[in-house]
Amino acid sequence: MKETEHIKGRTLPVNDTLAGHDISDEHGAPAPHGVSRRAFVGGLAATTCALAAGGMIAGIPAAKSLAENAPSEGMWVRTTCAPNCTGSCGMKAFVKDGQIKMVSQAADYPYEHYNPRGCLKGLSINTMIHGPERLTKPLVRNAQTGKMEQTSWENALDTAASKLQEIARKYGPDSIGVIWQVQGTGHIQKGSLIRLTKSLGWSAIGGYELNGDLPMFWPETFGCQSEELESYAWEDSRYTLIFGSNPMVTRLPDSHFLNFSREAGGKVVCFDPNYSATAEKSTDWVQIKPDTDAAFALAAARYIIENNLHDKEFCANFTDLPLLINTNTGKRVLARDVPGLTLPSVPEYREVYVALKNGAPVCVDPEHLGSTPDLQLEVNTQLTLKNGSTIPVKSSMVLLRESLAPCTLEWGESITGVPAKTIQTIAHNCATIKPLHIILGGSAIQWHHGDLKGRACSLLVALTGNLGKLGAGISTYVGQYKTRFKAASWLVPPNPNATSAPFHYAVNGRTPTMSAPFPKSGFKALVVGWGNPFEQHNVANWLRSAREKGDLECVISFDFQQTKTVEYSDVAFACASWYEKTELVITPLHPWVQLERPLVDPPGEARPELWICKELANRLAPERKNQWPQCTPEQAESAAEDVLATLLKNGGPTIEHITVDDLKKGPCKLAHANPGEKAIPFYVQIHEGKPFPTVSRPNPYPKTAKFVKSGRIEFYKDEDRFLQFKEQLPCYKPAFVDTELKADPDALKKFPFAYVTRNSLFRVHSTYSNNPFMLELQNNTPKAFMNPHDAEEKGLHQGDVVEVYNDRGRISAALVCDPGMAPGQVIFDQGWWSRYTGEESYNSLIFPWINPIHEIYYMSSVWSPNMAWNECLCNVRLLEAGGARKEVMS
Ligand SMILES: Nc1nc2c(c(=O)[nH]1)N[C@H]1C(S)=C(S)[C@@H](COP(=O)(O)OP(=O)(O)OC[C@H]3O[C@@H](n4cnc5c(=O)[nH]c(N)nc54)[C@H](O)[C@@H]3O)O[C@H]1N2
Ligand SMILES: Nc1nc2c(c(=O)[nH]1)N[C@H]1C(S)=C(S)[C@@H](COP(=O)(O)OP(=O)(O)OC[C@H]3O[C@@H](n4cnc5c(=O)[nH]c(N)nc54)[C@H](O)[C@@H]3O)O[C@H]1N2
Ligand code: SF4
Ligand SMILES: [Mo]
Repeated sequence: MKETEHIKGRTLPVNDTLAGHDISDEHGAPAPHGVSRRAFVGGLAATTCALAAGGMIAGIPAAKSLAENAPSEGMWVRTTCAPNCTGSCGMKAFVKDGQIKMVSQAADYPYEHYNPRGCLKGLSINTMIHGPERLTKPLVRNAQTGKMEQTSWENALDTAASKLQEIARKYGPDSIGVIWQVQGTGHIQKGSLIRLTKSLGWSAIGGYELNGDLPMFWPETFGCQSEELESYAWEDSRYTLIFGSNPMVTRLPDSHFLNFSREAGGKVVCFDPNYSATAEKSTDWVQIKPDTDAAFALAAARYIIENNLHDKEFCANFTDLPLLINTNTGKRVLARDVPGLTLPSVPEYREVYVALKNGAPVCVDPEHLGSTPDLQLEVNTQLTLKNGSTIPVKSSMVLLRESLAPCTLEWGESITGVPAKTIQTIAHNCATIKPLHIILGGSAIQWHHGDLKGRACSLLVALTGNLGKLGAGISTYVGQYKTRFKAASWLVPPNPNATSAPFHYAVNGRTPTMSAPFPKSGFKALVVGWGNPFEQHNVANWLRSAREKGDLECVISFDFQQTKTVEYSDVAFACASWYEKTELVITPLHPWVQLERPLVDPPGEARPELWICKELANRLAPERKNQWPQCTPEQAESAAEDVLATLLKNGGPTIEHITVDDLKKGPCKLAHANPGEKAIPFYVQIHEGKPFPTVSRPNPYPKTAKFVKSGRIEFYKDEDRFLQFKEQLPCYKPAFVDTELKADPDALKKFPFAYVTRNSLFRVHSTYSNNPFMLELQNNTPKAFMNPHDAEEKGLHQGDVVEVYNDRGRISAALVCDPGMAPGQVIFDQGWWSRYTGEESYNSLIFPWINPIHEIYYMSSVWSPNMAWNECLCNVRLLEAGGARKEVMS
């Protein structure tokens, strides 16, 4: 590929900060009062106006849009489509007479393979902007009728503020849980809600774990939140294994990069129990049994090691495999316990461990990888400690070899259903075709032991030395989670009062093993923006019943659609959509920093979130007024631009070369640490000996660096709980045993099917679920997919209306008998609004199980209990024979 010549973006020189070793964004360097002087000074004048005008705020028109300044013949304006689908596609809209007349793909990316991006959902956004469920005025619940009714901004804001104040007074501010979902879809408007939360001491509910997107194997193995390849590096891979990801659907605007890899002679192997769109476009489809990916990877890893195909130098220099373990205790040997060693000085979050070199123990310096070459990988001996005791020691490599001994190709076949010969061929290819890239998708990790799959797949890339090189690595593509610059200058107010809590404990109650904070009184109020938890999360039924029982005393929502969450709220703020405000958008999938632009005015009295949060802040913490731009609705856009300038200026080396004017013209490229035009994960670790992990923004480095104290890629984990659960090394644990079957040993008799919820082509979660074009493409009918033999055994037929149910909940759907589906599952495309599925959320069946390994540490959205959507048993029964035949068959 002649990729580089097309890129006009910049690559800055390598330095430590870019390499991921900058300390904390959390207490970054906010500009004075967090906003620029212009907004601040302008804001003071505005406050005076607003105060003088008294209750007039509700009548003030919204900010001037670009459309209003458009020439009479109209003009095209560039903006970004930014639901939580990771696409972040550049779009352009033709605006005239204050309206969007047409939407098209911007196709202006300097790297030509990124052009064009966009899908039918994004192109039909007008149906939602002007649809019947668009929020155009704030809503407040009428205490008499119990209904949500339109009201003035003044009343909505006053009501929300007084309710939240009352809850904070009764139960403490941390009893107010805030969901703002994930960060990539916005830093300015969404950043306002984050700033407000951190200012008032409300509990941030980590969106990444709430979504089930937190791939726990990353912090366990690499110490960081994740480090994935951007999609244009897919074309550089020559062997791509895809587990539980469906990029042809869920990475729609990037999926062609997989085709480019194939056209260049690469192979793409899709592991999916079900014949997916990606299986169709791959070189090979491997129909693996659900949730057995770890067993495949372990059998392949064993084959590579036993056949001496592993990259010993890479393992010795960059992984923990040469480090010695005291086999009496299962713990790593500490250099300070071994006589005759001179320890290097290291930060408190590191530990100096021991390996053998030429038969003698040596310190392994965690800060300089590879600084002691030729460490012995295979060690099985005894060691005398300073205290005079002699202990048996083995290297992690030997322990790994021993633990993999039973994982033969035949064992792999018996668990995964993949023929031994196929496992052997793929394992051999992994070791010989380079670069190897493994994609581990949402559905692979969204099982109770999803992290064990990730650890096993990481073994395959590390054993074969496939890290730190273009096109090589392991990637988990989930939502729009990643923070790719220092955003503290706006997101963190001066003197923050920040706390967070995972939602799991609201449903499970506290556990003896938890490390996360959880409010004393639980969540008594929820503030929700950019999310629809009353449909989308497996706390949906808990939320609905907590609301009905009054346990959850208050819900305040920010949305531009009238969702179920809005329906359950006390106050709903009518927000601007992504064509009606200035917002900064950055996805993990590509390097482009982009803007949402205010092409048109929000309809009616809808407003951008920056203005709404400022109004709430003024009411809830008037003493912090000077931390907010005191803008009127008309000034909200210029205030947002000032925040943008502040963010760019203080954003650190990945972004500080970009200006507001650059961004208004089109996409700008993030800078990265390695030479060449494409970012390469872990380049400085592999090429410059910098330690693992990379920084996981916005967290301070020491807080996550301690996850891999050795500074290396860790396959052997020696924290007590890993030992207790026999998960010190990657292993395979079957589905349901530690969850459904633990709760009810007979569960499989009542509920013999796995309820697997995958992402839909036609929606982004629950967004676009009310888009009439998308609904028409699905015949307005939710469908449950089953293997035809399973259906036959149940006496069910294609086109029947069926109920999918368990003890927790139920939905109705049209049955599709699909021979491409592996037996034992009911597949449902997630995101349907419950009015289509029989009132209960499709999530009502699912329970937020907690894996105690996820509780060893707590770092919101880095190491935290993760939702496991697919760890759910169900059954199916007939509701109406042939009831859906016409729609489904048409
Ligand atoms: N169109 C669209 N795109 C989206 C989204 C959307 O809602 N709509 N959502 C975005 C977000 S936030 C996310 S997190 C991602 C998620 O997107 P993906 O990572 O692609 O995940 P899923 O769609 O859940 O599942 C992909 C495949 O995993 C298979 N699968 C299920 N269980 C297993 C298993 O145990 N092993 C293996 N090997 N395969 C299994 C399913 O059959 C399915 O084909 O998509 C993003 N992109
Ligand atoms: N069973 C099951 N459940 C799942 C999944 C699964 O695979 N199976 N997937 C999970 C995953 S991966 C994810 S990421 C979550 C997603 O869960 P959610 O984030 O709750 O789902 P979305 O539909 O993306 O909700 C986004 C909401 O934000 C609103 N919104 C969009 N843009 C803006 C904006 O600019 N301002 C404001 N104020 N609002 C805006 C939209 O109108 C929409 O109502 O769902 C999870 N739920
Ligand atoms: S919905 Fe996603 S893939 Fe479609 S245009 Fe928008 S950002 Fe792109
Ligand atoms: Mo997600």
